[in-house]
Amino acid sequence: MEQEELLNSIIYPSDLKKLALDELPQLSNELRQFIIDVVSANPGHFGASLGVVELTVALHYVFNTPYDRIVWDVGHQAYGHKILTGRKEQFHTNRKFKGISGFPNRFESDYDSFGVGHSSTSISAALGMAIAAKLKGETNRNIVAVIGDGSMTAGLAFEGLNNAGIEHSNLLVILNDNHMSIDPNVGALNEYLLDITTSKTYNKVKDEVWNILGKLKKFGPNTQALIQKIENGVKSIILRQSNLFESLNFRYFGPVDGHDVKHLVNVLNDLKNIPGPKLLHCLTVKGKGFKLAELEQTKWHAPGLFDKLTGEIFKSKFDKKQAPNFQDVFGQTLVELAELNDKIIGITPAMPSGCSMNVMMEKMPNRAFDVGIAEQHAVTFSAGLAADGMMPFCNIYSSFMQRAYDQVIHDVALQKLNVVFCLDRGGLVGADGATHHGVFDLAYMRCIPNIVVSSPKDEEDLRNLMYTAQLPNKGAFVIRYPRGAGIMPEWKTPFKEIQIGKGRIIKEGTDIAVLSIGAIGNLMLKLYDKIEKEGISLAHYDMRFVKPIDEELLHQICNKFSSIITIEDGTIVGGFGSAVIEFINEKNYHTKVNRLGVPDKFIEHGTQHELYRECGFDEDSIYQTVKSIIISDRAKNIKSVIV
Ligand SMILES: Cc1ncc(C[n+]2csc(CCOP(=O)(O)OP(=O)(O)O)c2C)c(N)n1
Repeated sequence: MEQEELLNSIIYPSDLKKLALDELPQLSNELRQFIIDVVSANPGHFGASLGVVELTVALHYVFNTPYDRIVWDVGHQAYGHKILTGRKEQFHTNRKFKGISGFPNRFESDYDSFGVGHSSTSISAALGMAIAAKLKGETNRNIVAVIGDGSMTAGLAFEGLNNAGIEHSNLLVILNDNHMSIDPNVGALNEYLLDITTSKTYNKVKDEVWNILGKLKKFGPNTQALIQKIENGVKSIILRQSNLFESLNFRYFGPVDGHDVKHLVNVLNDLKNIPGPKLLHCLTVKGKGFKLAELEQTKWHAPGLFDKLTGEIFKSKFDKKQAPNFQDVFGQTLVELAELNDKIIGITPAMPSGCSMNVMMEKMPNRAFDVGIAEQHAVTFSAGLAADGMMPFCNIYSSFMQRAYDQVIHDVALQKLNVVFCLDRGGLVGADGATHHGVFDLAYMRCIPNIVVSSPKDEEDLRNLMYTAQLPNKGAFVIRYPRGAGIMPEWKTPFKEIQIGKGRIIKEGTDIAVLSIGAIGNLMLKLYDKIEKEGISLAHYDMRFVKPIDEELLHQICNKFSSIITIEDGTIVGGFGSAVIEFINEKNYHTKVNRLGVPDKFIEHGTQHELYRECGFDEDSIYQTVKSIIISDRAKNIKSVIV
């Protein structure tokens, strides 16, 4: 059979339904190969989509999408779904600027029933859809949530299960259990899932259930009664007492082999006829079908460009840079500090290798915790540690911190607890797009009382802010830094305390001042000469703190300059530039402020540089802004002299 012969016949799921059941294994192989071919040349998430190829084929074969709803959790595993739902030809543009999104997106396709990127939303969203269907009388609409075992660790997933268990709506939750999050999955739930997968008694009962279910079709209208029988018989003996999902009123089915596509089709067809909330426990292997990805699942979660034949992963631009990534500096520095201060504890909600908490987890396993995909818990857990005298460093990606906002306010700031929040991936992150940009943090943090909000310009600054934050009684302390590398190849500088609320001048000048916050300010370094060559004397200040903002420095700046530019890689609404404007207004200065930053809209995916340009703060845009302000200021001055 020719390569992709079956896949090429499919544009939409209606084409897939024309295939015979026996052809589905071949189609699955072709789909898998297609994902490997494209993702090796245009990087994205990898292992997760390979793991659900058969499940994806079976779901679209059995269900009537988009009328029936498939709600993918996180959505990083939905590449097969995109390819089978009209986007095969665009798939090579995945995650590229103006290309298709790396996650399901309601604006992209009717088949993407719910927009995702952050985890653990699928059960709640699917329940909402199931209730909507019920209220509208659409009794034949099937709603399916597909959630990974990692995503199932979040509180939100359990809130959904808890609610669904009493709603009697037709909801099917498919638990895609590969025992992996990005890193190996953690927690008691993970152990429980392993237990029920391997328990002999459990599997015997399961087989009996399936034997009976296999006969369901024959019974037709008596299906309900038969199910009742199963429930009263088998289930009450063992399932209900020992199965977590059954005790939440879900009918539990499985575990099934998630790579046996024909069996999956049969199972899903059976489950379609069973009313009420159901959970199908599906066992899969992350990276299935690409040996190296199966062996090193964390590395192949999102490997970047690679050679699909040899498996060699090519180095990204970031790796080739001289300076280290901020997250590596964080990881190494935390261990250094923890060696000096035995109260320091590290906390990450499921991102140990992403944020480099794994360095401390390896060196000091008793003092560093991966708490699962549980940002809210991570923050309140940190608050508890701080309440009893420990010094937690809670590292959360900026956009995921949005989940834990109340915990920051209610559990930490209000109680003046000493918790350091290291916000990784602040700013525009690039190809992950709108769901992942860390652009709201400065704005949403700076309105909270009792909190320090800082952002290091470079590696040395990050180290010194971390050092400063763990000194006694500094309260809640945010240190926000971007994805990728800084500018200092020699970054292991000795620790120095930084005065809280103090910025610094980086370059003197007289015509115009640029005030920046964080590493985005490094864009200016390449512009100094170019701007000076235009005869413009430019000053540059790194403000370092958004809260408390350096008022003394701002007084000096406002007394000296009639125009200033603020630069931030966060939302200009309520962010750093807004803080400067508030100061100017309160102190009655007349300095004109031109704010560069992320405008009041969601920014899609692309390279960081493309997105900076779109937002108007790439190097060229900054240069043009400086020039045009100076030209118009000078024109005004000439006019006023003439008048
Ligand atoms: C709220 C939130 N926190 C963290 C992440 C980062 N993240 C993306 S995928 C993933 C692992 C998900 O594991 P699982 O649901 O088991 O899916 P798998 O990748 O194993 O298929 C994590 C932690 C996220 N997307 N959303």
